[in-house]
Amino acid sequence: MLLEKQLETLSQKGYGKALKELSNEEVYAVLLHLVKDLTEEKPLIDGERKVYYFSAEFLIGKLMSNNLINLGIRKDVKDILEKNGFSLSEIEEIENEPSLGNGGLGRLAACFLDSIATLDLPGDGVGLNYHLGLFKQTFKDKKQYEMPNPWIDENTWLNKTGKSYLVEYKDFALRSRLYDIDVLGYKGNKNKLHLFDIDSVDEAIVKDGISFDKENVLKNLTLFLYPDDSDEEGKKLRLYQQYFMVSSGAQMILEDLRKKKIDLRDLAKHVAIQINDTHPSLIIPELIRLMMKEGITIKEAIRIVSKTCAYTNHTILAEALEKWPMHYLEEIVPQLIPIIEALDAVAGERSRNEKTAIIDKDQLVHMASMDIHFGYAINGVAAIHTDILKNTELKDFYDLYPSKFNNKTNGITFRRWLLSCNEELTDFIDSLIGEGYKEDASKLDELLKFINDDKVLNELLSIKDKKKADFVKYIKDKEDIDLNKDSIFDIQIKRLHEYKRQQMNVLSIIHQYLEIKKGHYPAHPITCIFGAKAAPAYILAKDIIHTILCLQSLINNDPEVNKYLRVVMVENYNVTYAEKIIPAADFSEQISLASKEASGTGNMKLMLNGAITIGTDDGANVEIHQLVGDENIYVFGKDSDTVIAHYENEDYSSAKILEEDEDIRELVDFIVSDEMKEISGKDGIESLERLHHDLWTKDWFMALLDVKDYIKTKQQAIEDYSNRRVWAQKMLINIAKAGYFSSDRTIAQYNEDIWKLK
Ligand code: 9GP
Repeated sequence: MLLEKQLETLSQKGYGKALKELSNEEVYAVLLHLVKDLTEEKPLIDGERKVYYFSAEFLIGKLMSNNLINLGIRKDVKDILEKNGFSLSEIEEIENEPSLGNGGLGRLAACFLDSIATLDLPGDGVGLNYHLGLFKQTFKDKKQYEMPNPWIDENTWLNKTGKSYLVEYKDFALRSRLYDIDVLGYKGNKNKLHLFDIDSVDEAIVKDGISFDKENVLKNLTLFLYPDDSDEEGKKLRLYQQYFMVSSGAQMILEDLRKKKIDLRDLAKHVAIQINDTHPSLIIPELIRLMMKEGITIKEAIRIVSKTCAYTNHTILAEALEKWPMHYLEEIVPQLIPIIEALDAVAGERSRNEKTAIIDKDQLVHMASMDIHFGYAINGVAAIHTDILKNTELKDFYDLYPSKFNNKTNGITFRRWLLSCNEELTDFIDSLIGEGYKEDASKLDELLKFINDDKVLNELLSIKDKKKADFVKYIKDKEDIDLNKDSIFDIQIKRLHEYKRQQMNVLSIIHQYLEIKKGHYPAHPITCIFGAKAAPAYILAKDIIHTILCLQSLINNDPEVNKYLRVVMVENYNVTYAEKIIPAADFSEQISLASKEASGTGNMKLMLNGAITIGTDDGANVEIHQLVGDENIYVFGKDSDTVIAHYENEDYSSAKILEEDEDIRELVDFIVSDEMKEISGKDGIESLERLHHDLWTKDWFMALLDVKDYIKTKQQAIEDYSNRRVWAQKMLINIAKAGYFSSDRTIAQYNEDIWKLK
C-alpha cells in the first residue's frame, strides 16, 4: 500500500499525472526516483577497516531489477505496475546498460560489489566513468564495426558528489570529478561505486566509428574503456587514465582518513586496497608519494603500503601483465619515477633474480612484479590457475614469497544470475527447498533429493522450454532472427579471443554442416549461438567473427541444412543479452586451451541455469567437474600439463597435424572454400584467408590439438540430450552444485584471508 502511494506521489510530482497515465519511459523515471529515495534511507556500511576494490572495469549491467530485488520490493512493484497496465520487464528494458566493462574481469568486479554489500562488509569500488564505454558492436557485410556506446542520460544512477581532486601530470594538471553509484546489498545496507571523470571530456571529438585525437587528453581521458593501444598515443592514453584513476582514488581514501582524524601511518589498519589485474598498480607508488608529501619517510611509506595493497591476477596471458616503458612514465608521471626506482632497489635487495625485477634491462616497468613485491597477498581466481601461477608463470615470485600466494575461486551473484534473470526457475526452487539458499547458496544442494522425482524433472525441462521460447521471441524482436525453439541451444558467450577457441567451435560447425550435406543428420537439431566482441585492433579475432557470420549466412539459408543446424552471432553482446541467453542455454561451451582461461564465470552462470558444460579441464571448469562428477559434464581435450609442455618444448605444429589428418584438413580448408568465399564477398576473402593461413602455420592456441576430441564429445552430448529424463537429472545436479560458485562465498574467503574487515 505504502509503495503504491509513493509511486503515485512521485508520478504526480514528476508529471502531474496518475501512474496509470504515464508512458513506459515516465514509469521508468518514477521507479528510478523511488529506488534512489529508498536507497538514500539505507545507512552506509561502516567498520574499522574498509576495502577499496580498484578496477579499470565494472561491468554492472542494468541496475533497476537488481536494486528492486535487493530492496526486497521487486514482486510488489511488479504487481502494482501490472495493476496499472504496465509490465515491469518492459519498463526494465528502457534502462541503458552502463558500458563500463569488457568481460569477465569487469563482471566479476560487479558481482563482488554486490556480495561485499550483501555480507555487510564496508567496501567500495573505484574506477572511471567512461562516457562512451568499450564500444557498441555492429555487423555490416558480415564484419564487426565499432561505434560509441553513449549510456549516460538524464535518468542515470550516477550521483554527482562534491568531491574533486587535482591530478598532476608532467605538463598539466586535471581536476577529477567524482560520481557515485549506490551499491545495495541483498536486504541490507549500502556501499558505493566511485567513478572518476573530468568535466572537459568532449564526446564530439569522436569521428568515424570510435576514432578520436588520442593526444587531446583534456577532451578524451574518460571517453572510452581500453582505447586502442596499437600505437604509442593509445598506450600513453591508457597510462593517463590509469594514473588518473589511482591518484584520484588514493586522494579520496587519504582525505577520508584525515576527516576521521586517523593518522596516515595507520592506513593499513583502516584500509585494504585490492588491485584488480595490473591496471590500477600505480596505486602503490602513488600512495607512497602522497604519504611522503605528508612527511612520512619513503621506508616507512613502503612498509605501510605493503600492508595495505593486495593483488589479484586474472590471466597468464602476457598481454594483460602490463609493462610500461620508463620513458612513458618520464613523459607523463615523472613524480613516480624516484619511487619506482626505490621500489626496484628494494626488490633487488630481496632477490638477484632478474625475472623478479621491477625495472628490467630494457627499461620496462613490470606492474605485476611491483604488485607482488609490495602487495601483502597475491591470488589467482581458480584452483588450477593459482597452481599454474605458483608452479610456472610466477614461480620465481612464489619461491620468494610462498605465504603471499593464495587461491580465490571466482563466483557470481545469484541475485542477478538467477533471481533476476530466471524468475521461473527461482520460484520453482523456492517451492522445492524454500528461500534459505538466497542467503546461503550451499543450500541449493537440497535439490538433490528430487533427483528421481519425475514431476520435478519435467518441470525443470518445461521451465527451460519456456526460457528458450522467451529468447526466441526476444531475438526475433531485436534482430529479426528466426530460431528453432525445439533445437538444442549451444551457447558460447565470452570475449572473442583465440585462447577461448571460438575458431574450434567454428570447425565443429563446419563438421556438422558437411555431415548433414552427406546425409548424416545429428541426433537432435542444434542452434549454435555466439556472443562476443573482438578488440578493435585484434585482426584475427575479427576474422573469426567474419567466419562465423559467413557460416551463419551459409547454413541458415540452406533449407537442406537449417532444419538440423543453425548458427547465430548476436550483435553487441552485453550483460543484458547474457541475461536472456543464459536461462535459455542447453550446452555451455567452455572450450579454452587448457591452462589459458584463468577461471571463467560464464561457466558458473550457465550451470546455475541448468546448462551442461562442454569443456576442457581449464579454469573453474575443473572445479565444476569435481563437483558434478563425470556424468554431468562433458570434458575433452589435452590437459594443462601437456599444453604447457608443448609450449616449453616448442613442439606443436598445426601444419603437421593438417598434413597427417585429412579429416581436420577438410574442416580447415573449408574456411576458404568457394561457397564460403562467395558468401564472404570480395572484401571478406582476405579475412577468411588470414584465418586459414593462421591455422595452417601457427594456431598458437592449438585449436587443432583438441578439435577431434571436441567434435566427438559434442556429438555424445547431442545424443544424450534426447534422453530427456537423464538430461533433466544432469540439469538438476548442475543447479544443485552451483552453490559453491556464489560470489558471497568468494567474498567471504577474500575477507577471511585477505581483507579481514570484520
Ligand atoms: O580471462 C579471465 C577469466 O578467465 C576470469 O574469469 C575473469 C575474472 O577473474 O578475468 C578474466 N581476465 C581478464 O579479463 C583480463 O585479465
